[in-house]
Amino acid sequence: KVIRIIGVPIDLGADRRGVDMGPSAIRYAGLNARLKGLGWKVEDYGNLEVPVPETREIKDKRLKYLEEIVTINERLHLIVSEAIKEGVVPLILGGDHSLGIGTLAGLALSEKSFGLIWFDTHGDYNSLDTTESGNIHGMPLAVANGIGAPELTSIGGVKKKLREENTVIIGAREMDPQEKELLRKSKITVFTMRDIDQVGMTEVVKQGIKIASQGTDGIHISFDLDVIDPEEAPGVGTPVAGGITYREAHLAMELLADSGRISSMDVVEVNPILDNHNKTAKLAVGLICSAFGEQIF
Ligand code: DIR
Ligand code: MN
Ligand code: MN
Ligand code: MN
Repeated sequence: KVIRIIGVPIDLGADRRGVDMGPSAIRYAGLNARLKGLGWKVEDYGNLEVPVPETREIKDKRLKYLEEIVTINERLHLIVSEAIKEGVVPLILGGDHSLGIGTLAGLALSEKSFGLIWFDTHGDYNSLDTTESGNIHGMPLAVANGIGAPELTSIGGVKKKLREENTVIIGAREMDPQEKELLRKSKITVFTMRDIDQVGMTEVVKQGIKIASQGTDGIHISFDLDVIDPEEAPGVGTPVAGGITYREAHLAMELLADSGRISSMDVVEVNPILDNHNKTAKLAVGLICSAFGEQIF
């Protein structure tokens, strides 16, 4: 029962500066001690070294900071695959969601197969042709599915890192028009906010677990804090109204914990600059703990 915490203080994949402080804010909110209290052995790997944007220049506006993001994800994917091979649970703290490229490449490199549940307001399914921002944090799910700049899709060797039929997005409410079309062509299951409103979080997560479990050895959770309503989680890079509630988010993590299938987790896009007294990082810690076994009673 070992969790290995890996901080990735990257904000090169997003326009909004501040998510580089996410790992620090989450640790400051008491993550390590609380996980230990749940009986986990916690190995904190510290943070990967990430260049400061001011020391770099944007070479291609459609793929901002490509080189730097490739370098970081090359390193991250080795660390993640090593953890899985050792039977340790990697917990990656962001940083913007471009780190999902490295995590998923690392999972693909380990000889196990994973289902994926992606909690996000966004599809993160932009390609070179569909991106309107050129921000790589809007691309990781597509990259993991083999779509995008070859420099990114080639990280970790195999091009396709995920199984579409075992991949689920939960909480979607904002996608770029062409991104939506691209995503519709895949076999990825998308549960939007409407689905959650209509059938409830319990049903959505139960279906999600079923889809992500079929024929896989475990489930990876990629949790973008912007999936939560900005009332509860104001400290995120790109807040969008109409998100899931504090309780729905906890319920989702508790149901996932009950499934016994969580094998790794990313927690991304916490932005302390826009936050209210570290509220969003504290919420992130609560959600991580729920995912790893904390119960109310
Ligand atoms: C937008 C925003 N779809 C983009 N994506 C965000 O830049 O590609 N993802 N914020 O978290
Ligand atoms: Mn995201
Ligand atoms: Mn998002
Ligand atoms: Mn984002």
